[in-house]
Amino acid sequence: MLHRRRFLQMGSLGLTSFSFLSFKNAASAIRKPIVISTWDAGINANKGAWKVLRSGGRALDAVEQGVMVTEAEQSCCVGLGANPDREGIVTLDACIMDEYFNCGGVAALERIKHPISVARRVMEKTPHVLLVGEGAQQFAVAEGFPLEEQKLSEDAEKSYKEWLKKSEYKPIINVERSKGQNAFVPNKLPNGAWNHDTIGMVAMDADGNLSGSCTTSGMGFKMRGRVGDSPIIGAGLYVDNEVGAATATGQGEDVIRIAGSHLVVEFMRQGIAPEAACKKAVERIIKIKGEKAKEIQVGFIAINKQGEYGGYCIQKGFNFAVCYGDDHNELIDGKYILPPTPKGG
Ligand code: SD4
Repeated sequence: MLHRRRFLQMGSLGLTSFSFLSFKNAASAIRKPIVISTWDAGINANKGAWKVLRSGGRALDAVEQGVMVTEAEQSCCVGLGANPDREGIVTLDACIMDEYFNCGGVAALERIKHPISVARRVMEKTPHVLLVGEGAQQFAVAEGFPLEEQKLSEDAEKSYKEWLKKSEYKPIINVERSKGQNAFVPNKLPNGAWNHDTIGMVAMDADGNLSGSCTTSGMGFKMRGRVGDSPIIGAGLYVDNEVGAATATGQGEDVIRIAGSHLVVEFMRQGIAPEAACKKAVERIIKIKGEKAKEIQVGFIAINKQGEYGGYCIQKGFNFAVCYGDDHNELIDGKYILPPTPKGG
């Protein structure tokens, strides 16, 4: 388990004390409730989830409400404020999974602010797992979700115009390069947030039940119709209530290739701790990609039924947020396998 504390938000949740009887007194006791999520946007998302968890709510509600915070942040690269595809249209993917293997997802969804909630409706109100494109939008509208205006956010508009200058199709996600190497995508947004497209979240509630969610705008300037790992159960997210839960971020194609989140959960089933399970999944991708692994980023995070957590990624630059108390919402740098690329490389 990682314990490098870079960013502790003591008391930042502004809530009264909540007792963690489950884990406070015995090393072997279960740490719950707990919620973890990808990237620095996870700090705010965890706060949303924690409101549900601390009052004894269900993990499923927590992971939905948690990532809704990020979907609504126009300054973030998740949700309708995010980078568009190469035709200039924002298309969103999301999925959700509960403790009973119920799951739902949407892909290539346009003009809907909260794809995660549509994914939940797919799970709860249809006999299907995944709806895409126009059909997903029709379903959302029929369920009462408002159709938002088709308009790029200021940041996305700027990035898209920059990208159009070369229209170079470079399907690379989240390798945070120094200025100049990846000039059309700013390393950091004006508000200081990293330029990510996704949030994945997994949680265990006070009853010890697990759930997970994942929502994304996908790869910026992707081909029209491209869908990554994030809405695909087993790839971007997986939950097995007997074992644990995992979610992924980064180059979706390579997560799909190894059914990444499912693989992490299967490693945990063998008794492997979350961090080591994430590491093994990352190693699998590196083995497959060979030299090309250094061109991509993939990160996994996971929790198990003991409330242990961990994350791992291919290369430096991935972080995740962990929250298990009113005064404990911490951003942790993910351990990585590949050494940093030499400057200018
Ligand atoms: C995708 N996995 O669409 C997503 C992208 C991502 O931070 O995670 N970006 O492939």
